[in-house]
Amino acid sequence: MSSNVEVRVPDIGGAAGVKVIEVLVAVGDAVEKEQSLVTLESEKATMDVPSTAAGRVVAVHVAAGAEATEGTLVVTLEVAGEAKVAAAVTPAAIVGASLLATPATAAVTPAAIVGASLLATPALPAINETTFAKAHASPSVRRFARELGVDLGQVRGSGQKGRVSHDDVKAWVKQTLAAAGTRGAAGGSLPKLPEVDFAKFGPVRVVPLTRIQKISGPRLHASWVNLPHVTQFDQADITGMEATRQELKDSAAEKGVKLTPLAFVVRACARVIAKFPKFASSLDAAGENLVYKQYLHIGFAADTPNGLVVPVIRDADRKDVYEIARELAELSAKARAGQLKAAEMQGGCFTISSLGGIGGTAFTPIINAPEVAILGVSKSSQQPHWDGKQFVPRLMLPLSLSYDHRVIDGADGARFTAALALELANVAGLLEAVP
Ligand code: CAO
Repeated sequence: MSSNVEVRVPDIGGAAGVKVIEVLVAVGDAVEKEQSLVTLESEKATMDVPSTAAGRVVAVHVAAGAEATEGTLVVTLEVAGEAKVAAAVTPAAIVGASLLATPATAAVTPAAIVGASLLATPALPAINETTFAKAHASPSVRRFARELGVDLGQVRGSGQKGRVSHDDVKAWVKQTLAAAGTRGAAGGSLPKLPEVDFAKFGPVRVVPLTRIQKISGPRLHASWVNLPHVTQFDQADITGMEATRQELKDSAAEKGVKLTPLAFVVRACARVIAKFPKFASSLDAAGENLVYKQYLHIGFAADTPNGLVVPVIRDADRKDVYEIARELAELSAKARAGQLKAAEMQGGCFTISSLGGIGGTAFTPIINAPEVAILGVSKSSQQPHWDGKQFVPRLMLPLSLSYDHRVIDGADGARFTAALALELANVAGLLEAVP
């Protein structure tokens, strides 16, 4: 037994002048429930009309260029058995496809897919979330691009105002894969790890990854496989800095500020990056230009019960060590409580990952791409230092700087850590008021 179901344009918040810009199905097509049937475009947004049931298309009632309003009949479906029609989709759900999708939206959900796509189609360049968010495309095209791992920002749209269609995405993939094949580069996929049935060897417990882990894992992986990392190790003499911090700690605490070593490290990084601005630059999407930012936002890795997050201190170069310490405390408290807003984790130019409060002598941090460098800080310890006559104890802070070797040369990496060590030893400089 089968019956027919009519799919109509749902409530689109009273939007007028809505045009059908793409019909995504044809008579005879089998469609899933929620599958996009047509794409509409209003003055402000592009939105898909999803199918309210699974079935076969028996009639398409609209064509590209037609006008539609709430209730316009779009498609008739033949469904097997008694028709079970889902409630109409709310406008909120469909209007998530605003032309001006905020980077915040883009930053959260799709990141997990980025890594998967990279693995599936290694010949395609990584997705640039900013340009992807700005691309003029409907939700179904966006979804399609995500599935294929296509960076929408790089696809030239053939539609009105440069709108990208499904066909544009397909053409771009064909062209890019063909070009990669010709170059012979990046043609092979990463070797797969063997799948192991752990339960064959004993009892197991399966725990799903947290949302943060699902987002950060593929990002870290994408950085690891795309950026040629080099890690430069060094040590900074922070004997003076630590003595001063101990002297100032109590008076700072009276003002509600916990003056941690990390605050001094952030300050020192801001000072050294002013001399080495390349360490806060980024390669553009084409990998042909360096983008020097006229601002310095510094991120720091924060360990939270749900996973690793990187809150960002904005304009770190315009803040003194007390302001930095206050923000570090506020942002890490928010991070641990899971209350960081997306905007508070965006816009970083350089990242610091401090394991100093925990331990270790050195590590190799993964660059928070598209940044080009990250500083790892380990636990300081007293080390014997030969002063020409005798060994004297000095408090040494281990530094591990990973950098993108496409942008930074080894000599510059070593110059940076040497300069950073000097900044950390220059207590007066670290405490200088900021203009
Ligand atoms: N050497 C020795 N001691 C250090 C130190 C260092 N480099 N850095 C901090 N400490 C000490 C502090 O002085 C403090 O001791 P007191 O309370 O006696 O003063 C103690 O360690 C704890 O410091 P803290 O946690 O209050 O502050 P922090 O600035 O060290 O760290 C934060 C803040 C958010 C960075 C930290 O909580 C955190 O999450 N660290 C982990 C980051 C991480 O996971 N990185 C890995 C990313 S890559 O996978």
